[in-house]
Amino acid sequence: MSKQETPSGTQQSEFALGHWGMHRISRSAAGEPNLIPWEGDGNPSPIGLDQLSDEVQALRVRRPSFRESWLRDGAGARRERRGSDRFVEVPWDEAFELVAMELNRVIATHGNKSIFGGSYGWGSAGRFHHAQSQIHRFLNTVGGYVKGRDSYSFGAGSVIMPHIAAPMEQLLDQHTDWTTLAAHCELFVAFGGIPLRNAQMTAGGPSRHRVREALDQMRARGVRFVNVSPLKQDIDGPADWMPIRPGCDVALILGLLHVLISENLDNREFLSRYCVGAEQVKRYVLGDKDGQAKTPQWASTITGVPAQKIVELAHDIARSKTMINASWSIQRQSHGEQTYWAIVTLAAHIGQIGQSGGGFGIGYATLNSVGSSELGISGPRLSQGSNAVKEFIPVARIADALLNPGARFDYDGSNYKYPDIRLIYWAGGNPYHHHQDLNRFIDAWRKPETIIIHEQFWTSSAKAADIVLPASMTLERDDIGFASREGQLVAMKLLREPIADARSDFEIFAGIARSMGKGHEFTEGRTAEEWLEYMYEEFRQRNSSILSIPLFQDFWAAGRVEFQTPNKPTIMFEGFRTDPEGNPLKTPSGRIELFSEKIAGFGYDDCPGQATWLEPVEWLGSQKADRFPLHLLSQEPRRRLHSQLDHSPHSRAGKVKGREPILLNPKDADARGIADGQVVRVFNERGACLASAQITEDLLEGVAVIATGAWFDPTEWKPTNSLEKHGNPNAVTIDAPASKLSQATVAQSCLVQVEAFVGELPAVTAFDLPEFAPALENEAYQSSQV
Ligand SMILES: Nc1nc2c(c(=O)[nH]1)N[C@H]1C(S)=C(S)[C@@H](COP(=O)(O)OP(=O)(O)OC[C@H]3O[C@@H](n4cnc5c(=O)[nH]c(N)nc54)[C@H](O)[C@@H]3O)O[C@H]1N2
Ligand SMILES: Nc1nc2c(c(=O)[nH]1)N[C@H]1C(S)=C(S)[C@@H](COP(=O)(O)OP(=O)(O)OC[C@H]3O[C@@H](n4cnc5c(=O)[nH]c(N)nc54)[C@H](O)[C@@H]3O)O[C@H]1N2
Ligand SMILES: [Mo]
Repeated sequence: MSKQETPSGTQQSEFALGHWGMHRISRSAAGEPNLIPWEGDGNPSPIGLDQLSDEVQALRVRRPSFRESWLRDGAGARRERRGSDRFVEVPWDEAFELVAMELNRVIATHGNKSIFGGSYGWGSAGRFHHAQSQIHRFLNTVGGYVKGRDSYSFGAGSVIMPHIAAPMEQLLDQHTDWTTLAAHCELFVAFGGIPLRNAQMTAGGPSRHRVREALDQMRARGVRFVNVSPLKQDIDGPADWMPIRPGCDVALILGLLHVLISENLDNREFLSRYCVGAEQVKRYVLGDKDGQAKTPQWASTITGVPAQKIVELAHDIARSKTMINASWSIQRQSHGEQTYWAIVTLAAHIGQIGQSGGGFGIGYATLNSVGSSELGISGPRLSQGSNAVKEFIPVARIADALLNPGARFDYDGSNYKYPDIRLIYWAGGNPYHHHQDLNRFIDAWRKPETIIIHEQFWTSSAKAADIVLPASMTLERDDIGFASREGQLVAMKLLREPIADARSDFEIFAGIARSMGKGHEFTEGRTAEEWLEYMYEEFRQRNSSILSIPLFQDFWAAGRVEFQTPNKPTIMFEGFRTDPEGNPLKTPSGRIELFSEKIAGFGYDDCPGQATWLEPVEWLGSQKADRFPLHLLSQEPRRRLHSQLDHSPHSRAGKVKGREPILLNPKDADARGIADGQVVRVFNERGACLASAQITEDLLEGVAVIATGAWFDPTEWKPTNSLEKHGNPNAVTIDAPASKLSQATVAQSCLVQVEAFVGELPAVTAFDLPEFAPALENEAYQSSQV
């Protein structure tokens, strides 16, 4: 079942794999390595090709580095200097001892439940040197840690979906494949678009970038696309654009449902056989519950979409084989659970769920792997052991947890207490990129006594840590590349030795574990090379009944193994549709729950028992829009992966005057006297950042867009009145929960004002190294000073 790729010659025998795709490694006559696109990929991403450039390498963390005050005066010293303090470089043997002593101290004084090791983030591709697996395995070995639950990507979706249909991960793996869609779909309605920009990525590494070709095929077969989004560019190529105010998708969907229900266009047979709750939906939509019929006119007032357009779209949806897709961004919002519930409710009323060509999607084009025809299997993995600490936080509530130890919070029907975090340990993520309201986060970040980070680069999170341990890059270690539905295994071979004193996360954790007397427990006596073989063999045996996979040595020699594409199409919910009693869903009723007794029973005012329009905390219809009249969206960046490689030439080429562009509608720019390319100040009561105006007709009036990932660069590391200089939208986003159900991030619910920046422009310092102090004369560690 597998084909091995024979290398065509020594010149091209090596592959590099990143979350953005496969590269070939070529060498100059002098033997210098260079990354080039892999010829097997018809639409390769330029991201990552320049990761060996001087610009990228100049910002490497080269040696273990300790914040001067921490090293001089002990844990907890002068925490307000985090971000601006100097660093002292320390040799590895000392660093291992210092970290081990500090972990031992915190564990002995406060217990493992005072260590936050959630450590959210994407890290790098590669199944063994997977930073998250390594840190979790390490912290479990030393007695456990407080976890972070769910994700920033689809936190609201992952809590609501199992109640109403199935877990997110299962759904994502079951998306009807693009080939089947091309053959059967007629109308593809995309809430939040299907941007090729985002489909560059698969966590773990794409093989061939397939989405552009998939959309071309669908268009060639006559599929019509509707882009429901404030931004026209959210679908590349021909599509009908239906601009909508951000945060209002539920209202639009209720308007569509009103047409379907009142004109008898709803599929009652499907609703009664496969769903529960259609009656409650009907009563709410017709206004029997609250006296307000959710008519297209009502929806139009909220969404800004003309009522006639809503009626037409409802007719088109009902009369065609229609795929209704939702981006992840539309649930990364206040009451984000409701948007996904509404999407499912709409698709259920059309009754095409489980058929080829129709139904719903929740993430086509968020990643390259969604809608792939390749095999869905779980790959080689590093065992993380078990966690003796039961405390957790919903991942996006980290600042709340740090600021309010012991406070209670609701989550998915239960009530919990925030732990008292004394030490933060991070590897493979960049919280000063990913968290909202970073000024508030600066305050929260001052609470713990010690913050340890493994990083490859001097990111803002590294600069704000107490202990920074230098991690190697994927090109500096051997690993196995794999992602489900990408159809391949890749030998990711070391290209060069790690720079300076950098080491892999595995070696770093092994060194600390050794100093804590737990070396063998962590490594099980295996070297990194032995772990690769061990993990590979476990994977090979686990899948031997469905796949013939070569022995490790043959795989390693070949460099790449491609799995055969299954010849059976993937159709989401096909089994359930064929036999709902034989293949019930794992919801309480076994059916799709348009009304959930269970959720209704939680009694949450911000998450009732069925898809409901609830005003977002911030939106263009709120009172606050008087003062902050623009809705700021922060989309995923075209030229990098989150904050990763923002310092690369490719990412920097997308900046204007060294700052991240902000998209503005010409009317909004004119009203503020802002010219294209001009630096503007984006602000609200939480903070301010600078960005460069990029004026476009492609954006709905009243909306502004900044891509995420410009390295956070405050003029001063303090919680108030600090101007962010580089264009990081999290200087202004709100750190509030989607609801009591999920406690997820609401990064997209954000109002701002924008004005031309006057005065002298502060220089961008995001890509400067921190200051280093000379080695301390007496490096006595003052662990008692807390
Ligand atoms: N405003 C706003 N904010 C958002 C979002 C939004 O839409 N709007 N989106 C959110 C989403 S969906 C996500 S997923 C998050 C992403 O947030 P993150 O995943 O935290 O972002 P990355 O930039 O990928 O950070 C990964 C870090 O790991 C480091 N790294 C890479 N490889 C290794 C390794 O092998 N070892 C170690 N130790 N480190 C390594 C990289 O240098 C980088 O600093 O951001 C969230 N933040
Ligand atoms: N190049 C690149 N690709 C990536 C990533 C990256 O960093 N770089 N990150 C990856 C990750 S971790 C994730 S989670 C996914 C994220 O995938 P998504 O969350 O789907 O991506 P976004 O770019 O945040 O949002 C897509 C579009 O939704 C629109 N939108 C925002 N709010 C609303 C709304 O209220 N209503 C409607 N109708 N539309 C709205 C915006 O115009 C935005 O451009 O992307 C992945 N792909
Ligand atoms: Mo994400």
